[in-house]
Amino acid sequence: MNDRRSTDSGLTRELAMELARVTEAAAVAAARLRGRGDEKAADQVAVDAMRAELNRLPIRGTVVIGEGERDEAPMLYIGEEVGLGHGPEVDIALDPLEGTTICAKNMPNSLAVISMASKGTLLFAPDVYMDKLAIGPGYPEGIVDIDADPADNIKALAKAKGVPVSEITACILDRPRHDEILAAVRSTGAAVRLIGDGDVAGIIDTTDPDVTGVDIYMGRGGAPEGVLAASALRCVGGQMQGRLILDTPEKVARAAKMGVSDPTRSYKMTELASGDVLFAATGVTDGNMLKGVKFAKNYIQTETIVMRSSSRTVREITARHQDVEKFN
Ligand code: VTB
Ligand code: MG
Ligand code: MG
Repeated sequence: MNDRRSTDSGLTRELAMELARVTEAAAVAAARLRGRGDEKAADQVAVDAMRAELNRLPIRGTVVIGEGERDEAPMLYIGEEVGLGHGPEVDIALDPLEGTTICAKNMPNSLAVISMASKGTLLFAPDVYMDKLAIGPGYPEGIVDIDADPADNIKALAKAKGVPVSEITACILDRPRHDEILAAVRSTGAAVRLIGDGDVAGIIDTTDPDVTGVDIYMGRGGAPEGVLAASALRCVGGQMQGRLILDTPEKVARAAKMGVSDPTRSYKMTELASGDVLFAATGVTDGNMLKGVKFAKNYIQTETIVMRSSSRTVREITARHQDVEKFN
């Protein structure tokens, strides 16, 4: 098929659809273990399922953000080659179960997530924390800034949105490390949505405040999750900034090995994910944007969001899998 927006990257819309199957498989596997209190088991089955599906894709893929270093993660480790070994050469960031604790507790917003990008275009983020700031599309570039006072960011956003500050909601991970940000945001009169885990979902939520009720995401979470979220925003639009927290010589050295020469710099969305990118996420537990996997008597239903940066298409795919055997 002739694709007006196809680029040299080979990240076609067909591949975007294939990615949906990858996150669907991981989500179904994890969802079977929802609410069992066993984070590790749920994570493991998601990893296994995602890997099996990835290895059926016509790509020459390398995991650049995965489950960790090879010695600690036997599968989907950083550097693992995936795919059938023919097709476009791509880098992959993944989190087969983003929000293992949420899944184990059967609480909202755990996801199976993946992004696929042209080779060399995703930040090689070590598994450290990242300070993050994100807003959805439709605002002038630079109205919020990771180096600005959180209260000023909230006020600037309210002004740009044309609403009183009291109508802004910030999503923040519920951690003692965020006490200061929390106080600053609340001092403006804005509302806060505290989440127990899952900031990939928290950041994606900013892209559609009318549906999710979240206008801005702020705070410190995982760096790998930051690159995944940036991949999604690259497709939908919006703004994001991140800064790696390299607060020990060991972390600085680890990041340097991955190519980070300035340990204090911040990255814009287009630096976290700079090239063509495909993104897919399937709900494991019910969330603001995606429903979790539903096990019905004769079918399994999944909800997936698939995005493609080159066309900026966002598809929401509800799939009814009637051949439930395929997940076994
Ligand atoms: C962060 C966040 C993730 O876990 O990594 C968090 O980015 C871990 O934070 O979305 P703590 O070390 O404070 O527990 C998640 O919430 C879930 O993986
Ligand atoms: Mg994981
Ligand atoms: Mg995670």
